[in-house]
Amino acid sequence: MDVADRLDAGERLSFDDGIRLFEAPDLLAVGWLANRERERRHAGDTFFNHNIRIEATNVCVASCLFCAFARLKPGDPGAYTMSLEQVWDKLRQRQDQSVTEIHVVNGLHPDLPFSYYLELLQGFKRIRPDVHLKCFTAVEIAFFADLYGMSDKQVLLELRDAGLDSLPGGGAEIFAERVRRKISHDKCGTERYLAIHRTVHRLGMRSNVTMLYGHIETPAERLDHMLRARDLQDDTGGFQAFIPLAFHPDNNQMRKLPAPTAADTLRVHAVARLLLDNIPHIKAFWIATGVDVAQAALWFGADDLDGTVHEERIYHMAGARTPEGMTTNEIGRLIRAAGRRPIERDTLYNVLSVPV
Ligand code: V47
Repeated sequence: MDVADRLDAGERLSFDDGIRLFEAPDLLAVGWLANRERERRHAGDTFFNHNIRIEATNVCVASCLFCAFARLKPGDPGAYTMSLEQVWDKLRQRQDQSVTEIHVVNGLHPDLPFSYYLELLQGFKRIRPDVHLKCFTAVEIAFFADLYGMSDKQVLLELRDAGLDSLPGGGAEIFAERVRRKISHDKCGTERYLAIHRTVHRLGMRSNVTMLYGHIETPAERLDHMLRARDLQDDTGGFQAFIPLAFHPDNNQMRKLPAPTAADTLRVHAVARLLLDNIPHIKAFWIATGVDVAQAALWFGADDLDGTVHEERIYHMAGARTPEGMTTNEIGRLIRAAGRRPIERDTLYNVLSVPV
């Protein structure tokens, strides 16, 4: 039975089906199937939110080969760590805007006290009690637990008490051991990443899961990654979105590799939509894919574009030529220009507005 027949029969796709989808010469046929799934779930609706990205420090003890953002030690050229006041100012500067989410991703800083992170969250909620705090990857949670001598769950509980609402999906990279050992050998491993998301879900919070693709991973390793996310989701149902992240090769130790092609990006989004039958949203992170390809991805399985972002650093230090942020009007316009219907959502996918 071929993949299309299995989908017609309502069957769940297997690893082998995924390989067929990656190998199929007819990209448009793969996209057509993914688009059909997307439209079954969301019709033409395309979600985005009004968020800001804050990276409070780029000091990081890990040395991931793909990263252009991190600096090993405080005082190294280009290293920075914001004071809490500087971080809070990023939100205060947008007091007149309807920002609904703050997405924080930091380096793994060896010297900051845990109170820095707790106060960071408390301060955001003081300034804006209704803002959703999507902060710290599972890799950061694991790092805090080891550094401050706590369990992963204790860290999460204390952060939640301080205002944490959900976890972003960063730090997943590629789950397969062969790749992880090469590209990010000195940070939290796959089992712990997944265990932390499991705990997050058990505590009643939501999270996302990402996949960094287009470097040294094989199609089989991409599928292994997707299926591990699918297995966890079968148990918990706590992932909201799967986010393929296109590798950017500038200013990092993998700079000899080419960036993934647009065709590959479209296929990855399509295969994710078809394999991940239990994850509601496939996000095309426009900062990573580029705006044009993100628009096309909306016909290849993706139904979400992340958000306005503002001041993104991780991709721009790795060579992204996308804008560093957009207004909600601009995102609405580009979704409409792609032939889809923009829907402004909050982090938990409650509909806030349908721009006219
Ligand atoms: O984990 C770092 C990736 C991630 C590069 O949860 C790179 O809603 C490509 O996870 N080329 C952080 N990718 C960003 C992230 C994210 C983004 C948007 C939405 C959400 C969400 C999460 O960025 C890292 C890593 O996988 N990354 N450097 C690079 N050179």
